[in-house]
Amino acid sequence: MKLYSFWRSLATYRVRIAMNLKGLKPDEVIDINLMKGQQREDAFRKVNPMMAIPALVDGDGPALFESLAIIEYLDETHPNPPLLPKDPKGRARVRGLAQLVAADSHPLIVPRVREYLAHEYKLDEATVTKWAQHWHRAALTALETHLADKATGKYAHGDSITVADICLASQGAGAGFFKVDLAPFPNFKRVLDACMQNDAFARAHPLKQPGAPASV
Ligand SMILES: N[C@@H](CCC(=O)N[C@@H](CS)C(=O)NCC(=O)O)C(=O)O
Repeated sequence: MKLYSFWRSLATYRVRIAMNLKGLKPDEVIDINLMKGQQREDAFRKVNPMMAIPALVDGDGPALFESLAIIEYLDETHPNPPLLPKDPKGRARVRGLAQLVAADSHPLIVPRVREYLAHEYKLDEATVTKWAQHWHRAALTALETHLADKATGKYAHGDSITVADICLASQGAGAGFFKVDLAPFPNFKRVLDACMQNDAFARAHPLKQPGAPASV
């Protein structure tokens, strides 16, 4: 397996957690430096026309793209441990929590959006950071309410790790990058802390990747 990755990428963090949980290790990790704009170079555009990571090539391909699609592929090809509950309503809740992060919140704070705000609308760095913090807090507020539900256990859905926890972990890392205080979100923080006790999550953290700074 070949994983296109960058230390800071929250979407790639999600895939790394899933791979760790399933005991999978990429044979090759290809660094796409988002800070240097390598995602827009021709070579990578051929891999993922959206110019975003992660992308995963399993065997002779094709390249898989979108973190949630990649994680479900890994779950289908390596079913243990399962990352979705068995019952349809549980699966819908877990997918909903995951998409709240990966489809509603994260796309608003990725480099291409922040760069567009800065270049096209001439917003300064502090204002762009305020934008990112706003959308972080909007997602965290919704997650906090969801996590107060009795369906939540040690983890986001019951006592087993699911793809919802993987997405929560990426939201938590993003909150750290953008200096969003998690104190107003105690349910979120409790589940995040439970996840981070797990080595599969801890090892996959952006700041543990080659090339990452000691802190941001
Ligand atoms: N919805 C996608 C998001 C992919 C994405 O936007 N990745 C970011 C890094 S976390 C990226 O490569 N951004 C490049 C850019 O914004 O220019 C997923 O979950 O895989």
